[in-house]
Parts: sequence; C-alpha cells; structure tokens
Amino acid sequence: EVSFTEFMRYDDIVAYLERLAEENPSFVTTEVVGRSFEGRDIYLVKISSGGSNKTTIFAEGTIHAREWIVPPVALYVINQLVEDANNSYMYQDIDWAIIPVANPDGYEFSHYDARLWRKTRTPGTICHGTDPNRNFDFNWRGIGASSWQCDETYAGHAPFSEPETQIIRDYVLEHKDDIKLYLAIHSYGQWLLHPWGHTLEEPENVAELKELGALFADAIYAVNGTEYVVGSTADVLYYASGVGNDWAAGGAGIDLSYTIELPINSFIVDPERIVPIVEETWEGFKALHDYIPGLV
Ligand code: 0X9
Ligand code: ZN
Repeated sequence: EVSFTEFMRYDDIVAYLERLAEENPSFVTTEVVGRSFEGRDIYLVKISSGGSNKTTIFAEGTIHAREWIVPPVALYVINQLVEDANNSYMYQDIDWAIIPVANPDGYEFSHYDARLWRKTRTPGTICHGTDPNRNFDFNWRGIGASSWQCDETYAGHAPFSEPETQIIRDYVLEHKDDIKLYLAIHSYGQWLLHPWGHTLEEPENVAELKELGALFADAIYAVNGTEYVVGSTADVLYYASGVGNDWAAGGAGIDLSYTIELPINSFIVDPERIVPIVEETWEGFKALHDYIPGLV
C-alpha cells in the first residue's frame, strides 16, 4: 500500500505502481523504461484516457537519491489522478508520464548505507557516483558542474554516461512533440526554477515561464501559506550545467520546463511533513495542468 506517513523503499513503491496499473487497466500503465546501473527496473507510470500523440506532462523525480520527500510527492500526484474520480478530467485531453524514482540505486543506498547520498552508484576509479543532474547533454560540464569524480556535482565521464539519464533522454526525445511540460522534482528550497542554470541570460519565453510559475506558486500558497520563489536557477540558486530541465528546454525543445525544489529545510524530513507537502504540491500540479490546454 502507498504510504504518506513514512518513507517507502523502492520495492514497495514498485509494488504499489504495479497494483495501480493492474486495478485500473483502462487508463494506468506502467512501463519499465530501462534499468539502473545496479540492474533495478526504472518505472514510468502513464495515465491516459487513450489515443496516441496526445499532449503530455512529463515529470521525473528522485534523480537525487537523498531527496526523500520527492517519491511521496510523485506518488501522491499519481494517487490523486487515479483514485479520485473528481480528477479524471485531468487525463482526458492530457497524458501524464511520470518517473517517480529515476535513481533507484542511489535511493536505496541512501536507505541502507549513506543517508545523504546524492549521485548514481556507477563506480569511478576512486569514488562512486555521477551527479545525474549534471549529466545531461546541455552545456555539459560547464559552470557549476565538476570534472572530479569525488565531487557531489561530478558531471560524469561523458554526457549521458548514466543509464538513469539515458532513460529520460530516450523517453523524452521519443515523445518530444507531445511533451509540453517537463518537471524535475527535487528538494529542497521552495523554489520553482526555470532555465537557465548556466547563464543569467533569460530564455526567450521567460514571460510565459514566470506567468505559469506564478499560477503554480499562488495555488500552493493558498493551501498552507507556503511561499515559492519563481526564477531561473542561475539567478535564484547557483550556476549549474547539464541539468535535466535545462536539457529538456535547450536540448529537446520543450519550452515549459521547470525544476521544483520542494519546501522543506533539510534532506532529512520529519515524516509528519509529508502530508502537508504532498497536498499543497498537488494543488500546484493542478494549476500547471489547467494551463496546458490553452497551448496551441
Ligand atoms: O543542484 C541541483 O541539481 C538542483 N538542486 S538540488 O539541491 N536538488 O541538488 C538544482 C537544479 C537546478 N535546475 C536548473 N539548473 N534548471
Ligand atoms: Zn536535487
């Protein structure tokens, strides 16, 4: 069963997703889109009323292992879409493609060994792991990414060296004409980050990114008074290169692309914080969804 009162292990998350698909075959499918370095199946959940080439919202979560608030947020979105009939309007004209845990090796490692593990688990000569959120082929190994294997922001020996990022690349490129919104779910910060991470220059569609960002932030504020800051990564946070949502925008051409930094104040989360955060974030997702049909 899904839990929003404690943190779930990867096998339990997978079991829940498979059960959802089994019980709701008409609109929920799970797809094993590939395997992690250590051989774990990586799951994508698709929620769709059927048909092909429909407008799609794509979300990737838990590419960073220690960000334990992310799986519950992704699972809550899935749970609300599937289990609450009032939300069935949300997958009529729009498909959802969600990878709740993109880095299961790291996620499990952060449970059984090192709680603050961030990266993948591919071995280096001295240190393990590549930062998957520096491994995308967009301004790869530029500012804010490291070429030293022991660093937390190690970009990898080559762009897309990690199976975990290859899987996202392949799915997104295959569906890039349908995907209108790319979301990377992370913690922590209380920020909604739009491109770019490598420069303070604004993307061409910055006005729309900020307008939609404000809809997300306002919807969340209305729930518990959580105040998000909307802005570019380089401006609000720090320089970063080879990041998933920047690649989605600059590499795959998905104009609406964000990183959500969920509002906690540590990677270590009190399980009591799960429910308020998943509930408010869900309202943000609804606001994003409701905007999309307006696109041509
Ligand atoms: O540094 C990161 O990868 C992200 N922060 S985290 O604390 N979750 O590690 C920020 C990614 C920023 N996104 C973009 N550059 N667009
Ligand atoms: Zn992160």
